[in-house]
Amino acid sequence: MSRVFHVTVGDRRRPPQTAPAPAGVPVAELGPGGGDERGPGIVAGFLAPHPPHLIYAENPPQNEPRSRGGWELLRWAYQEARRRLRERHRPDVIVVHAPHWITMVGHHVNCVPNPRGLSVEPIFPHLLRYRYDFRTDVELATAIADCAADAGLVTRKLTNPGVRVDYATIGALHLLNPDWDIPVVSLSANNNPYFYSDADLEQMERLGAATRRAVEQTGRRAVLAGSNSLSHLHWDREPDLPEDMAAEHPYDDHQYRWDMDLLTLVRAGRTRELRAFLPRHIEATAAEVKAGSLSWLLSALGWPEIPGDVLGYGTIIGTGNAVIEWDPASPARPHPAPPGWAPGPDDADRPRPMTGARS
Ligand code: 2X7
Ligand code: FE2
Repeated sequence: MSRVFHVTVGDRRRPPQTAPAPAGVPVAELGPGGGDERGPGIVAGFLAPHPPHLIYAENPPQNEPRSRGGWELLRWAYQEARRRLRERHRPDVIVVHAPHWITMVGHHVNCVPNPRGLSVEPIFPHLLRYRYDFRTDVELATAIADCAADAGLVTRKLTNPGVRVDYATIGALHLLNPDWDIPVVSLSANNNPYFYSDADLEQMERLGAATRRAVEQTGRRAVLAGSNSLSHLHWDREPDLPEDMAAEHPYDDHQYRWDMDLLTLVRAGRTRELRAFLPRHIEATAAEVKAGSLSWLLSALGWPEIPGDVLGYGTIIGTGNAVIEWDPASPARPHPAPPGWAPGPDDADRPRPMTGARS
């Protein structure tokens, strides 16, 4: 039986918090309860990967399959993300961009007020059969669609309540807020421009800028979630026990090192370089960021030259996954790269194996 929470969309009054001051937030920005008192706008962005294994490992009541756990380091990273979301960011709305809501024509925005149903992972139905029931912030959803159309993007408002919500949307949202007591806006990944590996992410950047305009117009306090894994080659065989962690490791050293280079740029706050690096990382690792969620997220934040806080990294059936927070008002401490370091492993040109790759 699923636990369902309903709240009024746009109600920004939050119960007073009594938690201690979050690490890294200047005291001047903290309210009496320890949350940050910035006004409306995009208050933070998270890279929030969605592999179904993570929900499966959590055993929430909404998901039918049961597990013995697994992938703890990533789940603990999400635990910290949840704490910051609740104690520091206190958003009115979470806006999520997800690669498994694939629309071939245009960028779609879910404008259904109360999506309800069963989300099933088509390749891992034994891991994810999840009953969802949440609230959409329809005013913001509509504004994002309108701003995107004004920016010249082909855009549609989804109003058909029967359309099943994909598992990448559900995965990121559950892991960031398993209580589902914060309204949501969900955006599709328009895959049409991204068939080739030298992905042109320009449309996703325009969608990010449009999202920011809509958040500002509607006066929301928003957290953004880009629901992407990093390197994306993976096994085509599963262990008998899916959560057997003895079987879990990077697909190969090549992918792992490309992911570490991406995270090095993130931790150093070299965001402009990261933007130029993404197509190379996609080409080298079939990275899921090809679907644009990370570019959308960072573009909405204005590609800030601030460090992202890498809360955790781990592999799931060989794919690379990182939970990362960007908080423009209270950036993470920078971790500069070693002198002379340049992104892109020295074996960048090594052909990569394609068996087991997933689109
Ligand atoms: O969607 C996914 C993914 N991105 C990575 C790993 C395993 C399953 O599903
Ligand atoms: Fe995925």
